[in-house]
Amino acid sequence: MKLFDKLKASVRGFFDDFTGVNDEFFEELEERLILSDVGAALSAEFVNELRGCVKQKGLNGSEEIRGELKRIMLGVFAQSLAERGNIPASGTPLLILVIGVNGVGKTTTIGKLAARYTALGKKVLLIAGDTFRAAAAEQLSAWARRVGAEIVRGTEGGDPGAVVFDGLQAAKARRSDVIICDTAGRLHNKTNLMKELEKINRVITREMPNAARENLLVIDAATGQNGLLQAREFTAAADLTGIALTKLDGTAKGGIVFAVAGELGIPVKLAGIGERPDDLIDFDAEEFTDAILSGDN
Ligand SMILES: Nc1nc2c(ncn2[C@@H]2O[C@H](COP(=O)(O)OP(=O)(O)OP(=O)(O)O)[C@@H](O)[C@H]2O)c(=O)[nH]1
Ligand SMILES: [Mg+2]
Repeated sequence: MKLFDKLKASVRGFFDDFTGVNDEFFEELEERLILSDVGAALSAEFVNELRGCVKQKGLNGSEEIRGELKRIMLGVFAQSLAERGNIPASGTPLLILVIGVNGVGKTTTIGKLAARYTALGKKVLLIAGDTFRAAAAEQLSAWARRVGAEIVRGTEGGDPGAVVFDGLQAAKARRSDVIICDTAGRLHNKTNLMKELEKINRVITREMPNAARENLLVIDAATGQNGLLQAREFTAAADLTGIALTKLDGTAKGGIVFAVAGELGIPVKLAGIGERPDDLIDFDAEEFTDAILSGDN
């Protein structure tokens, strides 16, 4: 099974029914892209550019046109990837702050990342910065036990900033290589949540000014255009350096990746493809775009 086999992008199969280049072809393509969650504006942009290229280069075969579309779609990733690369394998120390709305897969992604770094022989410390939800610290503790990471947790309903502070002192004392900080996806209201995240971000910057930083936004691939709104909001709270796109093994359409990478220039770095510790892969834009456009479905 290929990695993105379960993507339910409706562009799939489209090129198999190719009968020729005409207005209907482009209109249908635009519609399919929108149905794949690419977003109306970006879908129109892609198709307009494709129209121009097809005309200019005199393309008329379905494979040529699909290749051209792939090139155009991949363009949204180019700048962000060149600028910021993949998630670092190490740092001095490496500090990963994980944020995102509730239920998107933050804690699970942290567990998978911890598994990845412990397998590399790194000393990993998890900080349970989600003090809002009752079972949150317990869920993170279970991951810590499972993958052989350490954990610092506070009391339920306590101040997340204080837990993060304690966690960072522990990380310094224990000389942790990788520190991964979990956060709540929901508080009493959104303003509180963003303020809390800003505070956590400030505590980290103050206490560990020399750490290699990764501020990772987790987005559920099935959220559709809402994922773009979330990314905009969280960008204001913390300078995002990357996105982890989760649940790509489900019934996700996944097109939101293009909108987020294209509009906000935030690189997609990781893809969640299941619930097990090794179900986290480095995001490969080319493979992903191929999966969106492939006809074998
Ligand atoms: N199939 C699949 N399920 C996932 C993936 N990532 C997370 N999940 C599941 O999604 C659900 C929510 O995951 P959590 O990690 O608890 O999400 P969260 O963002 O920490 O949620 P809150 O703490 O409530 O904000 C769990 O049942 C996970 O097992 C993935 O890549 N694929
Ligand atoms: Mg969680």
